[in-house]
Amino acid sequence: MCNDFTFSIIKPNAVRTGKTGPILAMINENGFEIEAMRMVKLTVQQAESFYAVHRGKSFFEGLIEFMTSGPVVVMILRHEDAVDQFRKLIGATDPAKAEPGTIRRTFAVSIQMNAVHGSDSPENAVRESNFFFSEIEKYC
Ligand code: IDP
Ligand code: MG
Repeated sequence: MCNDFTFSIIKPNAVRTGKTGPILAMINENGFEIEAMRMVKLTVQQAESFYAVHRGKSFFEGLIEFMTSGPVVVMILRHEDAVDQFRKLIGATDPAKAEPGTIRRTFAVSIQMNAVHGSDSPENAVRESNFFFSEIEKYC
């Protein structure tokens, strides 16, 4: 169930610097359909809960500060094998290690400010979508 869906965030650095349009264009050009989308500013509590798996890591506090520093765009994307295909399109966490042509290689400015989030499993895609979207906006 839900293998055709993933969840993504355009992160604050990319929104702030006007990269929302170009990133959405890349997403569409690579065959992903946007099923639901919203712009929100995360609270510290929301960001900590979203990234709870990273609590205690050296980069956690900086990540929370960054992710709450301005509006983000959250969305549900549809594609065959969506989670894996989208992780391929965004590239490695560290943009220096991301393949040319990936979203992170193109738009990230650092390992922290790496432009986009993509779920790492179908289960997490559901969990993460549930943070921001109600049942009526989901298609699986
Ligand atoms: P992912 O986003 O590729 O799944 P994760 O390891 O889940 O990568 O890390 C979540 C987010 O935390 C990253 O996208 C990035 O913004 C930030 N992050 C990860 N590792 C580091 C680091 O070593 N330094 C600073 N920020 C990091
Ligand atoms: Mg991750």
